[in-house]
Amino acid sequence: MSDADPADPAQSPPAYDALPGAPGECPSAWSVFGAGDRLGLINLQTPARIAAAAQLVRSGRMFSLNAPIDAIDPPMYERGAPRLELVVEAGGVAIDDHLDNFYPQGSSQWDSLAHFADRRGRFFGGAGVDDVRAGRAATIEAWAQRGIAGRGVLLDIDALLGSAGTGFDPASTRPITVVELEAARERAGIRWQPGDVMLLHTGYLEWYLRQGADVRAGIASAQPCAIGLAHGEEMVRYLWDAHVSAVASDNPAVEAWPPGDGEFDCLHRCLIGRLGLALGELLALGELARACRATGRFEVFFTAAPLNIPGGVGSTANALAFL
Ligand code: UVW
Repeated sequence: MSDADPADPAQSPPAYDALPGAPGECPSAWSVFGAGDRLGLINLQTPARIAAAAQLVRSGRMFSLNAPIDAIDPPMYERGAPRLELVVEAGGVAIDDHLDNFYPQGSSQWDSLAHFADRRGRFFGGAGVDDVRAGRAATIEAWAQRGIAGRGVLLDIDALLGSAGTGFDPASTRPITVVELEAARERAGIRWQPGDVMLLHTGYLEWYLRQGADVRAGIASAQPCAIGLAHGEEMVRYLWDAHVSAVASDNPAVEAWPPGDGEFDCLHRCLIGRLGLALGELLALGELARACRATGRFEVFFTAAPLNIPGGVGSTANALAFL
């Protein structure tokens, strides 16, 4: 990437401190990639970077990072459970699906840039709810039409915290600090490159899937408490200056949940609403993490194909990693 064009923000993204914004407010990336941009930091996934990421494939082992669409049972965040009906046609010659009550964000999923507004109630690019409803916002089809691909870097937070010997509870609002991200990055043996997809393995999803019905029901009945990225401007700055294009985690909200209300205390507001960062949640990263540990390689070729739902605000993850 030595021939990066300094005038092209996708090649040479600005530093966090160069972004516009009033003091004390999360800076805005609404204009970084031009007026009307609907991709946000997915713009950093340039053809050259995707081609380089594809070269990381060694064994050809492929990992589906997608939990079943009904894995979160009962659903979190007041979502509903999908109901599948098989529609038998032509006297039994063919069968179609009829999926009812389907919440594409109910299991492994992407939040589009129209999912969460900033603290002033504006969605990425300045859109209001009416703009989202009218198809004038950064809804999921923008990423669906383009695709998501690049170098995935697995940060094995589960192993890092486990090796500390102090233990941690994935179902507590346990903040993962910038220092811990850096420690996991060093263990992965990588430096951030623009366009990278950070794969955050906390162990939450596998913990959740081991729980009985009573624990799951308790999680669904309230705001889930979960390990995730620490709140605060230090984290926001770190993610921007790493120039990652996406953060995809195995926990419910990427950030520690529940969030607070201050300007930097809800990362969804800053990262989605202001900075245009793609967030993937509840991805099934356990098997990939074990393979990374076994091989000592934490870089993968990562792809995802969000559903092409015109005007939709999220999608099933449809994510793959190749080692
Ligand atoms: C919420 O919107 C609360 O969660 P998520 O981004 O995980 O879908």
